[in-house]
Amino acid sequence: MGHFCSEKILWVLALGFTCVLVSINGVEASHKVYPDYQSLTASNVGRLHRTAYHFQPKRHWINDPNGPMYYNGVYHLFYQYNPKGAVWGNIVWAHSVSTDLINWTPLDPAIFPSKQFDKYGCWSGSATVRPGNKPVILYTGIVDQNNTQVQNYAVPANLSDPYLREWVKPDNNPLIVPQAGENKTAFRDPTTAWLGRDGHWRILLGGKRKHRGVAFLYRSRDFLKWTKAKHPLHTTAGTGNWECPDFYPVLKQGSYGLDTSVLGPNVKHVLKVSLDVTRYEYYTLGYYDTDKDRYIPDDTSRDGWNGLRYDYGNFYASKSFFDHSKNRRILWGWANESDSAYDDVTKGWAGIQLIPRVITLDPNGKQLLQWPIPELESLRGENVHLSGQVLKKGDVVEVTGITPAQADVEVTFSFAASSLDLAEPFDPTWKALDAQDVCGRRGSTVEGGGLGPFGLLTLASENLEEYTPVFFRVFKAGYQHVVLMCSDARSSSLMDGLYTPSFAGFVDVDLTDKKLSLRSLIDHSVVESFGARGKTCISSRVYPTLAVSDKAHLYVFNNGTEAVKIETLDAWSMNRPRMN
Ligand code: DQQ
Repeated sequence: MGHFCSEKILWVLALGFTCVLVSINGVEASHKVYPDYQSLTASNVGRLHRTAYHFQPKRHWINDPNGPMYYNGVYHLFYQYNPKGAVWGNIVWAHSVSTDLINWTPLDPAIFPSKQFDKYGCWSGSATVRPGNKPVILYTGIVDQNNTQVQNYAVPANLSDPYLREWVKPDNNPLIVPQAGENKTAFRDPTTAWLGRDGHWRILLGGKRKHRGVAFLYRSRDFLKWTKAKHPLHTTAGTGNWECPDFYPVLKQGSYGLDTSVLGPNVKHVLKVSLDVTRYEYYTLGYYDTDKDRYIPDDTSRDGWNGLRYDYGNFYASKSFFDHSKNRRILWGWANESDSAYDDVTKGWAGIQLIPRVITLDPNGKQLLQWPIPELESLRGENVHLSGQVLKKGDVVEVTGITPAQADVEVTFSFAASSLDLAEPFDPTWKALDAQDVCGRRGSTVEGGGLGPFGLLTLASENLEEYTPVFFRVFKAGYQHVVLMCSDARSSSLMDGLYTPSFAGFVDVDLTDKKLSLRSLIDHSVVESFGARGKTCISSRVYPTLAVSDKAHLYVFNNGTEAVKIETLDAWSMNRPRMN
């Protein structure tokens, strides 16, 4: 994971998964800092790997989605942005608006350093729409060169402006400052506030105590005077600094989303944290004990490094919001680049927001399901449909008639019951590995698999010098089956110096109907995939050199000894929305 780590930070790996973070100069910064590039304005914008339907500004660096908010018929996306260069730095809250989450109109930055309490940066935070339809933003201000963090608020200057273009930062900021003994540089990213039964607002801040990740809880009656609760909402040993916490209810049964303040017997809660040490996120499902103001993860949710992830690939600093116009909860995540900072400066841009996802609780109650917002389907153009085709071992079938570099593909595979019996045994020594390591050993071309590997070869060159396979392998473990889903970037490019992991996750899916489905959103340098209707999601950033634009191909393949059938496959060319 070296690619994601700050040069200022030394990583000491001990006892397998335990990472110890040591700061060399007393400043912990989670983003890699390149002082020479920070204010180097991009004169050219490299088009080759730019995405067409994923959110990107015209140029320069972006990171965390901030705020997101639906207000009076308009979606607001704020995000961390460097207006001056293609690497992290000079951070402001950029602002774009949309009525459909697909076409976006950029506005001037909503929040930028202008006061003593945010002079060195306006970092992440969230929006809350208070009763009376009053939006407020809470964000982290950086007050000095040591990265000391405080929490500020901003409100719209003019509520009758449909786009809420201008935001003011009242003089009674900052609202929350670190106290003596608190870690001033791990004290940030306020959540959307929720209202307790006692009429008090609550928010979380991410941070740490020693190496324990902490979700600090603050309460307020008036949204102005905030008091730290005696106990954090939740902490987890050995997980390091928590960034961008997100805490919200989900309905136990049913598919609509809930406002952040909803409590009661019909809901479970989700706590998501972004792990500064590894630069990935995990979430737990659990019980929010409102009497004690504590969160207790369910026994079925692992609370730590091996916890459930929204996405087993390149997906970080995510944030959800409640869209009351459609009664759904929507999740946004940021995908960093996987090339070098030098490449980013050369192409003049870095970072994309992934496609917003609707999140619901899996009927099994043990995990979330995620699915691209239905509005995305409005971009679908030409369609190719296949069905009933049987893929024997070694078959590679091209999907033609669409634009493979800019596509949406949905496929359902089926297989015989006897094939499940012939699935490759799950090697017991792999139990100590995570899915990514298993995929590293059992990639898309490794034989020995009875059922699988089968799936898609995305962003593939004609002679397969380059391809990003997204596929399943089914293993037998006693009487049960283990399903592995991989999005393997190792073969994605002939270019050197890229970060090309064999991203993977296990899929907790019932195979009694002998089917596995996959959807991949392919967009030039990103492949965003959803296994088994959103049980396991993986996003990869890739930079092919041959499989670009109209030279890219899409194939369906099977390298398992057992045949699989394409029950149905639909692929669409994707149109380009309005973004700039
Ligand atoms: N990015 C922000 C921080 C946050 C981090 C700074 C996560 O507020 O903790 O740009 O990517």
